[in-house]
Amino acid sequence: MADIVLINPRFEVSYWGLEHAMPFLGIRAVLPVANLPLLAALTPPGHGVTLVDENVEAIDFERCARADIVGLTGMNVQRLRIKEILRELKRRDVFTVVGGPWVTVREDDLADLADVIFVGEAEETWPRFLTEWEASRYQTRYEQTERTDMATVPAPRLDLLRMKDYAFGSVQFSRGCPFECEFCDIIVTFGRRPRIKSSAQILAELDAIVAAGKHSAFIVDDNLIGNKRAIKLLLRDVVAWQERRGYPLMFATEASIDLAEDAELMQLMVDANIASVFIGIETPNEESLRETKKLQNLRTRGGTMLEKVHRIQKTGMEVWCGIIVGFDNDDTSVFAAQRRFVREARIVHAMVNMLVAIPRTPLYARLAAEGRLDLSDDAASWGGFGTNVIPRRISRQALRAGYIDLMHDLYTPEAYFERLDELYLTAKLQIGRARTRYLRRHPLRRFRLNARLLAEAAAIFLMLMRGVSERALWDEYCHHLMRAAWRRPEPEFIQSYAIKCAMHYHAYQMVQQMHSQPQLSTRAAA
Ligand code: B12
Ligand code: SF4
Repeated sequence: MADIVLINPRFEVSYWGLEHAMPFLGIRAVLPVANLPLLAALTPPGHGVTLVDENVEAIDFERCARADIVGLTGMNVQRLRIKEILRELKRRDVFTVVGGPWVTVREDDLADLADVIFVGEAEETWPRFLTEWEASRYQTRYEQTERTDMATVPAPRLDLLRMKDYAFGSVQFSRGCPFECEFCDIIVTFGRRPRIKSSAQILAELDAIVAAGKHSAFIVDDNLIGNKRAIKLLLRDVVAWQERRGYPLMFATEASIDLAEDAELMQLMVDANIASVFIGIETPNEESLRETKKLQNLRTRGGTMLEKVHRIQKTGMEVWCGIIVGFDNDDTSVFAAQRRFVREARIVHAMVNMLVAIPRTPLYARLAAEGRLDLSDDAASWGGFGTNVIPRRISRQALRAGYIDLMHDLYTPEAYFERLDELYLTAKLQIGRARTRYLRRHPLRRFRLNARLLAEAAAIFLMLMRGVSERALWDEYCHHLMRAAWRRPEPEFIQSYAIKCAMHYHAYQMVQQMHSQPQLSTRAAA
């Protein structure tokens, strides 16, 4: 029987990481990775499993040295830290295994550092490896021949995580996406046929998230609406669960823009208490959308992309978006176009990336054939705030400068609060409508919830006032929060506005630091 330690290495500062906002929000990380508690649940009985998320606690290497097996997960932006940890463990003669999104697309990057690697999904290979390890006849590389049948996936072992350190719980409904965006490795790894868990599996996971004390959860699907018919059935069960349990969870998720073409689906999502949806907008440049095969964003059924974003907001969900600069069809005019789109769409949280070619994707193959990949292995080349792509119609320097300027312009307090107030004060976006309806029928619950939300808003506000040293920012947060509370004195809105102020602080600090990152400026000039 093995003593197993599974580690999620720490991330560099990122848009999603909210590192600069943590002190105001009273958490250590946004959400736990979904894979480690799942692997723990997949571990046959008898073995002992310890989970370590380096984003919330330091790795105890002495403890690891006593383990029989230490496993690591991680994505492209964690790869340098994965290597550091593996080297440290090797020095201590620890038996190591590694799986997850990065090794799945770049086996050769880690194969020499770990004893065993896992490519792709591991529902079958992880337990098989443990059986073979016990018999001392394990292989050095595992890859499932068949994709996982989601109906067989067990509930993750949340009991092994320090859930109080996270803002969100995480839950996965489905894997796979029917689209074929050229840059996307999700469809390479998980396929284009969405596979979905049963309602019973999902409701049990939701119960466990509530039992762990969470009020919100991130549905970590690649694209929640990949199979619209099936997801509608599932959402109906989630709506019934929310009604039964008194709307204990609010959700965020990721979906494609064709969501706006299906009114019934949008309404079901709102009824299930999905408050925000992250959408890959990528670019308003239609030539670039065509180039990257993001054809769903070009479809005119249901209006333009802008109209679609507005429709989703009108139904009752906030839209977050990913945008990309540096496509072959982008020239320097793309930055202004992106800026305009985000403003007109009233998207408060726009995550900007330079186009990155992830190994095994069609984009990677095309650029490799054209000799347009930078293969150096520094911090910037594989995501984070850099790119491995040598752009076509724009110099690397101009791309990098335009990217930073775009981030800067989107996150000046003026631009950010203009979008936020347009959405919440002028257009009066109301998230959580289903819960509000429910609470009208349950005044005691409403009172308790409102008291919690106001207490949280007050705590965040006080922390901001104490922690923000820049006088101008301090004034902005104070002014906007007071004005918002005056115009919409709803506890839920005030609490979420206070969180938005903290999130602005994070993005603002991150942009300031981008200016001063030497490795990025060097690469830009290369
Ligand atoms: C939800 C999600 C997020 C969430 C949550 C991230 C988090 N911290 O967990 C958010 C929105 C915050 C996010 C952010 C980012 N993400 Co993300 N994210 C996803 C998504 C859609 C699902 C991940 C998930 O939870 N899957 C469910 C679990 C159960 O599946 P899994 O992790 O693949 O694990 C299975 C196997 O891989 C294997 N396995 C995994 N680890 C291990 C370890 C061992 C030892 C073994 C044996 C097996 C094993 O077993 C599991 C069961 O089969 C994936 C796409 C995808 N489907 O992978 C992208 C993905 C992982 N994200 C990606 C990226 C790039 C990012 C960002 C860097 C984006 C950015 N530029 O800022 C940031 C990272 C910043 C941060 N601080 O988190 C890339 C990674 C690319 C790569 N190949 O390395 C992916 C693949 C999507 C993409 N192509 O853009 N992400
Ligand atoms: S819609 Fe998203 S998940 Fe689907 S192929 Fe495109 S980028 Fe990948």
